[in-house]
Amino acid sequence: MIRQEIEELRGRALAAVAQAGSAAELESVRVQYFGKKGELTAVLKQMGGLSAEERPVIGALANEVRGEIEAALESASARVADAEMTARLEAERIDVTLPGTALQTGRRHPMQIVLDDVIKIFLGMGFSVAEGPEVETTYYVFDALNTGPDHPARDPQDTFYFDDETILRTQTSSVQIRVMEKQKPPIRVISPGRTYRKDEIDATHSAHFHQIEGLAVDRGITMGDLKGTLNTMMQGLYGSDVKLRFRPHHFPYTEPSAEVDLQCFACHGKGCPMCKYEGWIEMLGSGMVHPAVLERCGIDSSIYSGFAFGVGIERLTLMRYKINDMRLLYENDVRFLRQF
Ligand code: 2NM
Repeated sequence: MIRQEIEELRGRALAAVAQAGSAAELESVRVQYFGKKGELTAVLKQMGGLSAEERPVIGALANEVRGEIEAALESASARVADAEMTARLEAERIDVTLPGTALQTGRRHPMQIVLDDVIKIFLGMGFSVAEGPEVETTYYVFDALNTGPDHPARDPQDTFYFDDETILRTQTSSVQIRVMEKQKPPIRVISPGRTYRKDEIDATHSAHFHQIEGLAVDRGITMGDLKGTLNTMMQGLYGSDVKLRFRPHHFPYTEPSAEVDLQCFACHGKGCPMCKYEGWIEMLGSGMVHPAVLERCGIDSSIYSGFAFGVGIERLTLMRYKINDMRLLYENDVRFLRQF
């Protein structure tokens, strides 16, 4: 009677194990037969009511069936885990041959390219690069540069003031003054950097722009050195057939002073819309450092002389790449920036 019950239980349990398709289903089969209220547990509880002859025989049978079901559960659990992994691999399949998401690489800004080229050209002529503060005192930007208290360049309409004697530098000459205070001749430096003026913004003006100034001080420096140096710079930037023209001008900090024009690339001096029919394009300011400027920095002007110049990096860049609007340099539009 109880023997039949155990045999029948074995059949049902093994069939249930064989049919289970997941770890959760196997667990519920295990609970159904081996749990506290499980069917095999209930059978074993009846053992007390059996005769002394029957008990060892039924006990052995019950143990055999338990072992068989446990073994079946174990191998089914391996089978189910395998099937679950296969299903997951199938569901989460990725196509490794699909193209990836390309990373956008950055590049140098056109003004940075021009600046790097200028620095390289001047390093080749024995210059070094000097830097200084953008927030300056009126002494370093004006007084030290012979720009007196009533000079129009000091007008708060044109210069950004924090207070009466603290401003945003309008040119990087202040850096050169700081170099001359510290270092005695021979001096050869260029000072690239940001400069600020209260200009209305248009195709050729910005309130914030970039300058490179150059300074050479030594015994016997002449206007010829200035011309040779600027020729070398412009040939390096624009090619060996560039032509420079020096026109008399006035700056408080240089004497004599000259503005330097570049012959128009588009018309070779004949006159065209690019150069506004002038044949020449104004590029930079320059001159021989005023003796009073040298003396104020503790340099004896009876022994030493020097030349200096200043040029806008924006203007150099617009010319180099034939860009017709300076604002393009500031807008960070990648469609523009990718072209250089
Ligand atoms: C310019 C034009 C001409 C200049 C003068 C000096 C210094 F400090 F030596 F006096 N540095 N830069 C200078 C001369 C700058 O910019 C248009």
